[in-house]
Amino acid sequence: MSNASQPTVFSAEQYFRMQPAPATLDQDVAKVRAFVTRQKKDGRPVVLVTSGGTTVPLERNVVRFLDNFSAGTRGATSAEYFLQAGYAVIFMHRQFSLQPFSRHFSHSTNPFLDFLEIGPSNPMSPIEPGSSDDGETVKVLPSMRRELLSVLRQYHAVQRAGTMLTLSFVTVDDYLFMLRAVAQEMEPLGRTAMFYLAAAVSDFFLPTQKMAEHKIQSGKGSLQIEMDQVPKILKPLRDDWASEGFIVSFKLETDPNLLIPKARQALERYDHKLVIGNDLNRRKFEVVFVEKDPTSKSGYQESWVRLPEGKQEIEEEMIKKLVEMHEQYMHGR
Ligand code: PAZ
Repeated sequence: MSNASQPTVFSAEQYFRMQPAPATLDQDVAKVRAFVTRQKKDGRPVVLVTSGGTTVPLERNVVRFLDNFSAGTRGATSAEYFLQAGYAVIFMHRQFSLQPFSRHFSHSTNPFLDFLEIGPSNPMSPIEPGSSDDGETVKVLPSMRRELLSVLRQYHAVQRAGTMLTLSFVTVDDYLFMLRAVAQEMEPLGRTAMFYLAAAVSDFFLPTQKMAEHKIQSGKGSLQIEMDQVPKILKPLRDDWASEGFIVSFKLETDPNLLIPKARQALERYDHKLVIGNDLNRRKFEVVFVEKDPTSKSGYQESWVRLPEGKQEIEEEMIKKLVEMHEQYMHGR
């Protein structure tokens, strides 16, 4: 692929006119509409949690793609704490990234096969579910039962209450079309809607018309790709799609000195509620909440949230603080 053309900065409208919408968007929108209507009737606040990284395909018949770092830990963990706090959650995640509840038994850190064992089935119960013909059944190791039971109880309670809707995306196009559609469906929720945008979204994309149709061949030696900038989506989210929603974005940096300046810059540009800054290597131990504050000399207020001793997940502290902030916002303070 050559770099013959200049990179272009597209507006959000141009982007949505130019790029293909995901094939299942209408079905997803119908699910979101029904979910939002139900939660509104029940008087529950609703949070959209985005989670995981987006891909940028390099070919139309995609073999290769650029990916964004993110396992989906922040999003999946936060979703659980929002549910505990009484929120309904639209969990919009990268396909195959971590999900609430099942994340506790992730295939890489805690593979579920490792805590199952084969044992004899109960002879008094000939039709015991899960038993095989030769009198064996699957059992959970005693050491794991407490943890599994606790997670399973929470998972079943959420399923019974119908307070979580899961949607998945893969590419940056999927993500942006879905974000716009979900936000528009959440508009009637007004101030009771929160947007918690923890997904790691590509800043660059390759417009469909510039994409090779078939697998890029290696014959020419090196590969040069020039990508265009993904339009800044926080602005239309804040101005047009969800004007009353409580919008929280994330800023990930690897240079800690950039964290606060970049978070402030985002607030200046998009004028949303809050930016949560996190450093790649410290993100599980500390994050910084950056807000506008006209009463302070700098015009901003920063507060660090740190993982307390003896606790496992910083998201517990983050969501506690966010729920308080959102409550104040819902009550017009
Ligand atoms: O998913 P994860 O727990 O591995 O990482 C979370 C995160 C660092 C992607 C998230 O906290 C974040 O900062 N998201 C926004 C990234 C960005 O600046 O685009």
